[in-house]
Amino acid sequence: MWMGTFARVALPALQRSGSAAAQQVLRAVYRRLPAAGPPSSCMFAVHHRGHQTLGSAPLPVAGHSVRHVRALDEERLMEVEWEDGGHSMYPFTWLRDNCQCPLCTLESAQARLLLMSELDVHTGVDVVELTNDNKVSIVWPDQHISVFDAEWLKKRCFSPTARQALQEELFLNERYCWDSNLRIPTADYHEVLHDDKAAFAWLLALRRVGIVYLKGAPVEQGQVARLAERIGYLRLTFYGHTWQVQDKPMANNVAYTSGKLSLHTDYPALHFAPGVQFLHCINQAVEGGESEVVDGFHMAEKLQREDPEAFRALSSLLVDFTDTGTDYCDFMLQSKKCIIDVDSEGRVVRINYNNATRNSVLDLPVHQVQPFYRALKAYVQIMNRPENVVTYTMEPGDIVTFDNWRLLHGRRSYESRPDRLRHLEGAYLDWDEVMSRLRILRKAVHEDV
Ligand code: OGA
Ligand code: NM2
Ligand code: ZN
Ligand code: ZN
Repeated sequence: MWMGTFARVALPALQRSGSAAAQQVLRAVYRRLPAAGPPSSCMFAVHHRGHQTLGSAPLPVAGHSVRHVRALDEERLMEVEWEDGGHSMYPFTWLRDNCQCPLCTLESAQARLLLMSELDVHTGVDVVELTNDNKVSIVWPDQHISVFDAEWLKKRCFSPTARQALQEELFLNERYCWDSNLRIPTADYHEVLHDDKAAFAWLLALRRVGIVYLKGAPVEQGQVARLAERIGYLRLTFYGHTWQVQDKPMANNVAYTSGKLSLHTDYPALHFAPGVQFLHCINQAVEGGESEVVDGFHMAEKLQREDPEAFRALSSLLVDFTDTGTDYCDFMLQSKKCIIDVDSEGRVVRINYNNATRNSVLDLPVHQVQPFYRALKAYVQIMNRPENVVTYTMEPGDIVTFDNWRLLHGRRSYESRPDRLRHLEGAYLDWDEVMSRLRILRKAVHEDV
């Protein structure tokens, strides 16, 4: 049971993928699964409460056929009875709105042509019937005809279970949460560039686990940009298309010194912080410079359990962030963010925290200042516990790819030597583009089997 998310969810997809990289991603996580019995921590637990696992939300299986269809005119609903005995209800208005005929849908764009001004939201139906080829045909009062495919309807069933399954298929919100025991999923750089199955395994693990390590990249600049192009395009910020993490004179960011970077997310000074981050090690320091990561969602959940008041403060109080300087061009950023963003159902969806860019301007009533600091300290203390932090040392040719909305990352201070300059090249992407590529790769990989 507890094997939950990763075993039932990502593993089937990864197992289908035969590539060495995919297998490596698999093993990286599998190795941690004990032979039997429950895990000692929630490492394999489903992070998002109430969400359905992908295991019960597979890609649609073909073969749903309709046994019977009828109109419930009073309720303005069409009822479909399926061959397996299940029933689905579809509101007339929704059916009319989503007519798939060439007058109502631009097929080449898969987009709606029908205008809201043309839609009667109280429409009835004249005839509802099942066609010989198992489609549902509707004749509307103005004699317009819509024909719906059984599979298309089944997928869009309005029952809570079906909705949840489809949402999971579309957004892959199920997370696999972890602590210091995590073995970071690892893949080969060239394989993810050239093999769709490896790329799919990479992005799926990036979504589910939040971090994937790529090895074997050429030890020269330009690789994070190549990797971004494998997905779509990178996210330009004031630090440039890609940026060089080095000890620089007159550094415009604390990252560009040899100092310690405590656990942070990048760029909370932007209201829409980059969703994904790539860091490519071109040169490592002789002494120091090790990397640290924690699962910020998992840590937020721990905070909520251990110190609900602190969780409430961090998920409700707006904190000011700021970043001023010159790089790609000059900038003077101001933002207001909750350190823990939750959605309308209270699920943690994003962490926004960089102590270096947290503004001295703090827009809180004076009596809330001390409670805020106490809450922040509690969160930071949890994330810094040794049992929660994963530490690794990047070597030239390594690229770490991670969820910047979820993970906090840090770096130990290092000895800066002019003859051995530590050098990482970084780039940002957004989740929309990554998820888009993930869906396309999933389709390609599934159609390939
Ligand atoms: C950064 C950062 C990590 C490192 O530049 O924001 O987190 O190892 N760098 O230098
Ligand atoms: N760099 C690495 O929030 C931040 O300032 C993160 C961004 C300079 C592009 C650092
Ligand atoms: Zn139509
Ligand atoms: Zn950073």
